[in-house]
Amino acid sequence: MDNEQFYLGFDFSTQSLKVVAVNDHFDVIIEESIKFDDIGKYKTSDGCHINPDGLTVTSPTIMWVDALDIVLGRLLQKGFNFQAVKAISGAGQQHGSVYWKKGAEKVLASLNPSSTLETQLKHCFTLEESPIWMDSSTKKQCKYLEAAVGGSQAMTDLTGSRAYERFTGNQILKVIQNYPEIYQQTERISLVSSFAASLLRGAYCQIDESDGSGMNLMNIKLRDWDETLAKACSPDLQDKLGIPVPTVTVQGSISKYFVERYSFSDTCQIVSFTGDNPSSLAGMKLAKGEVAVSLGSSDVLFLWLENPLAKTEGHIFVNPVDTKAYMALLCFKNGSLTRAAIRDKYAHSDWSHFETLLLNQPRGNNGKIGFYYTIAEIIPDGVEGCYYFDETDQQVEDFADAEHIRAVIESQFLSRRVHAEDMGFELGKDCRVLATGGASNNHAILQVMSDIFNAPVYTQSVANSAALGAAMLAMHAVNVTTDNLSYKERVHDTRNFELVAQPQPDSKQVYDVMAARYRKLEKQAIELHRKQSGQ
Ligand code: 5FX
Repeated sequence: MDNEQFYLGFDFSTQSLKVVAVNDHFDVIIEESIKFDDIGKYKTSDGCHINPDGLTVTSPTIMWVDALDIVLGRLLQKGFNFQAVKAISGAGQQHGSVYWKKGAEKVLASLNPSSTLETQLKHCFTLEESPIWMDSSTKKQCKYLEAAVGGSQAMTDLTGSRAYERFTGNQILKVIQNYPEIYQQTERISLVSSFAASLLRGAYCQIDESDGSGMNLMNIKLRDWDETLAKACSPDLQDKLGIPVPTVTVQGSISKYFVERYSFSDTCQIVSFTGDNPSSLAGMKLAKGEVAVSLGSSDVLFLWLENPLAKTEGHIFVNPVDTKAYMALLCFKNGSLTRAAIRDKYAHSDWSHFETLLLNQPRGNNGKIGFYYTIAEIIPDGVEGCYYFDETDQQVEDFADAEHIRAVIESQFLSRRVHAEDMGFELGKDCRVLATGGASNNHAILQVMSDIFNAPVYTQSVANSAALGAAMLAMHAVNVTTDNLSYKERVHDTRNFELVAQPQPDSKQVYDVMAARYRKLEKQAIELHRKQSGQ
């Protein structure tokens, strides 16, 4: 079709670069990707370099640049119609940082289309290796920045998260303290997301507010850099960061390099790139009142929040599709691996036996509550071990097999529920749960989730939600000024949510009481762990 229009969404993830093209109805037209390790010359393992200290984790910045030409070259070979691309956005692994050398923007603006990006940009970065989200080498900087604003809770209230080692402000401060001359030669600092947008724009793109929330530098209420934090890093840091802008912002037209090399239209617009998690929220088409629960080796909750209550064990970001709202990200380390470990121990390593035991045991487990932290948990921070309590809240040695099976599932979802509520998520009539990831095809587990949240549970099949969300955000950003539709209105008809579980009539009665007991007993479990580990 001659007048068809496409929107491209990139995902600069840790291990690969993916791109998807969608049409006006969000149908996927084409997909392409490159695994960074397959480029070979950068000698990465899963897209990164882990320093012998085990703490410092980086990726070569130029590898990401190279990958962009490679995937676009592959689309060209497939005969993709670049002319029809109206707008581009993208997602990037969160927290990673890029350090542009003085004069780099001039190079970006005058790239020669007959040579590669890699050849022309390889000397444009003061730090050749970008620190990424897997880095945990900035303990000292975290302490320093928290002290600058009055401690952990104060940092959380201000920026949405306590100081985390991977968060970009702490990473930048490490560069400032350890390599002052490198910082001095740097004219601009980008996140992976805004860096990738800058390549396509041929000029520095602003950091978007959602990904900017993952830096421990931004006041998430004012949606601007916090003066005290920025100055605590360096008096001129704000000059090097630019100004945070809403995620749904057109940053400008595509650079001539891509017009001439790949035949993009010169009217193609570059929309802010954002973090992979905010972009996934957009890709999952999550709306007010909803929570997405990704059931993987770790379980991750994406919450839509109107009135967030910042807690030191989760992250609050500005919402990418509605700047008046927020999103929270909660990561629970004990997810599928723990469920599988308990299945192996008490259900003969057999999921169908596990399901039978789960279904045969009454909802509420006759008051038995167990805590199963087979690996050190993130929420609550650092707790490890298994702890069991009877219906009178007394600690007991053990449960029967079937009690363990119901207890592990109930306690995992009670934990997801109480920690979501603690961050300001309201259970109520509009609440819906969207289950994704590996365990989202286990109906018995989804029924427990529905009962505990007292809300319907849906699934939907979305592959590459971050790249897809980016393509959809690109489409939204270039149309919103003319049609004034909200993101929700724009995507609503394309939501293919499938209802998979409804709460039983007495769920609220059973699980409200249990949630209150869970809150109390979780404190005891933490205390027991402290005593056992001599902390
Ligand atoms: C979120 O805070 C994270 O660190 C990860 O999910 C990265 O965004 C992965 F790319």
